[in-house]
Amino acid sequence: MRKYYYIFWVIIIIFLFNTNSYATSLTNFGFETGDFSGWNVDGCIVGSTGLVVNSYTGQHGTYLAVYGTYFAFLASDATKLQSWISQDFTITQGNTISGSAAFDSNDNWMQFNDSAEIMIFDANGIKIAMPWYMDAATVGVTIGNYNQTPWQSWSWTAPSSGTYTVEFIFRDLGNPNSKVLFDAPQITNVVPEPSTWLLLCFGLMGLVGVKKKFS
Ligand SMILES: [Ca+2]
Ligand SMILES: [Ca+2]
Repeated sequence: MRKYYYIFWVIIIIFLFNTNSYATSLTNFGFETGDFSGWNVDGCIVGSTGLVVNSYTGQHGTYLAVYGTYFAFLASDATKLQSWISQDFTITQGNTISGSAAFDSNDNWMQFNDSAEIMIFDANGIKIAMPWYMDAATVGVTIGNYNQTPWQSWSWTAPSSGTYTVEFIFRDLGNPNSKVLFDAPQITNVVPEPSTWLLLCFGLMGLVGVKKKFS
C-alpha cells in the first residue's frame, strides 16, 4: 500500500513538473487580453495603425488567431510609416521562443519594398538574431504581386541564459498599404531547468520523510 502511495505522489509531481516546463516569462504573449497589455508599443498610433484584432481579411483571404482569439495587427498611416511592438523576456540557455507571423503585401515592390521582421536583442540592446523576415518583393516573387503569406512559424533558441528583447517591426514605404500580423510568441523549455530538478528531488525527499514520520 505504501508503495502505491509513493508512486501516486511521484506521478503528481511529474505532472506538475511537465506543466511548468511550458511556462512563459512573456506577458500577454498571445494578445489574449484583447489589447497590447505588457507590450511596448511605439511608432504605432494605437487604434489606427496598431491593433489587437480577432480577424483580418486581406486581399486573398481571412486570418484568424493561431493561438486563442486575438492577434496583433500592425499597419501604418501617412505620417508614421514604421511601427513596432516589443517586450523583454527571460529565457534559459537552450530553450526556444517561437511564434507566428504573416504579411499582406499591397504595394508595388519594385518601387516600395514594404517589409516586416522579428528581431532579438540582447541585454545591451545589440541585435543578435532575426528569426523571421518578409517583404513585398519576396511575396511578389514567391506568391504573387499584391498577395499575402499564410501564417508562418518562427523560432529562436537562446545561446545563453539571460534577459532579451523580442521586437516585431513593420516598415511601410511609399503609400501606407501593406499589413503585418503577429501571434503567440511563447517560450518552450526544452531542457528541465536545474532548479526544477532540485525542487523535484527535495519534494520527493520531503514526502519520504513525512511518510516515515506518520507510519
Ligand atoms: Ca492570440
Ligand atoms: Ca507601402
